[in-house]
Amino acid sequence: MDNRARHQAILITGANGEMGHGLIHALAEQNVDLVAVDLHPLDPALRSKVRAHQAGDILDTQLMQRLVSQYEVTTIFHLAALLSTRAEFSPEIAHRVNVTGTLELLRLAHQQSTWSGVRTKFIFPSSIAAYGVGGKKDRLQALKEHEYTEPTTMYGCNKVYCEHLGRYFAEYYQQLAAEPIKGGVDFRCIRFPGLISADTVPSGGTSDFGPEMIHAAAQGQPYACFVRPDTTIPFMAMPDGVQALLDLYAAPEEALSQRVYNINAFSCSAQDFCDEVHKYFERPQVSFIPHLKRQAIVDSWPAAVNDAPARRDWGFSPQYDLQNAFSDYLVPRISARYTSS
Ligand code: AKB
Repeated sequence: MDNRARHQAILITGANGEMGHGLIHALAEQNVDLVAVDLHPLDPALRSKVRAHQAGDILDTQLMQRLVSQYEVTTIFHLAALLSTRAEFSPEIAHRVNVTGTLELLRLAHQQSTWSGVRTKFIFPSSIAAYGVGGKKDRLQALKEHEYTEPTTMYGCNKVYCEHLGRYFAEYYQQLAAEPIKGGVDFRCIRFPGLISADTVPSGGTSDFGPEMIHAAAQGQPYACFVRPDTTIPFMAMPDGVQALLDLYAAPEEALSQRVYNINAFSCSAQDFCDEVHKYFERPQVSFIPHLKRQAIVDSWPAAVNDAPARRDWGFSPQYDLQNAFSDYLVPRISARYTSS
């Protein structure tokens, strides 16, 4: 393949999702060329920010091959996934999208690097769903990356396996080839806590009770929270999540002592969310009606994670805790969003 014929670009899958929105806005400011792929046509608000966008399935190999024959893909942010609750309703489809889709993209990243001779960066969001913590006491320790990785959901299993696939591609893919491999895949992964965005309402996740409560209150709608008030997991405001992706992407490879990093911003309970919502919105109507099966999924996730390696290796440092996430980010942005619509 003649690389001179192709324009360098960063490929973003799952571009319409919560994280895709923030990432496209941030990368567009860095003046890099972006190619966005999503199952649905790209949000019109994002179209001017990207060089090209394509509606289609990441499992459509013809589509993906056409894109990489047009663009020299230097980095892939692979955000497309079926989240944890949705994946339980269709585990086989989740496996296809979350695992086969990732495998195909890793292969494509490898193929790109053999054409350019340069390692293709592959940035992959994993999740606290990669954990499966049995007892209540154990979920209260701040877990390290290798502890308790026996998830109870299809989505969690998919994430853990893709972490391994990424490591395999980065270190062992085609290890028996006669000729040394030129390039290769520079796989980097973040295990995210529950993310809260002011701009998009989540769908299909099990950590969604936090963001759903806020978006409902801002619209004056009642909200029945599907977990108990004391349910505590780690959360993060979306700007910190996007910044973490950008920081890991920008870090020199030699600074990275591992391929999979935990990150955490604040741990809080569903009741803590409810208390904040009461501070800012008039007469919010929040009730707690636990859904026992979704509750069990959240209870299998840790209440906190140890993110010391991310802080040490690439300077992870979130700006938002629960209080300033509400006062400085969520409330102003969400209120403006629903007042103007
Ligand atoms: C989900 O709830 O599935 C996601 C996650 C924690 O990865 N938000």
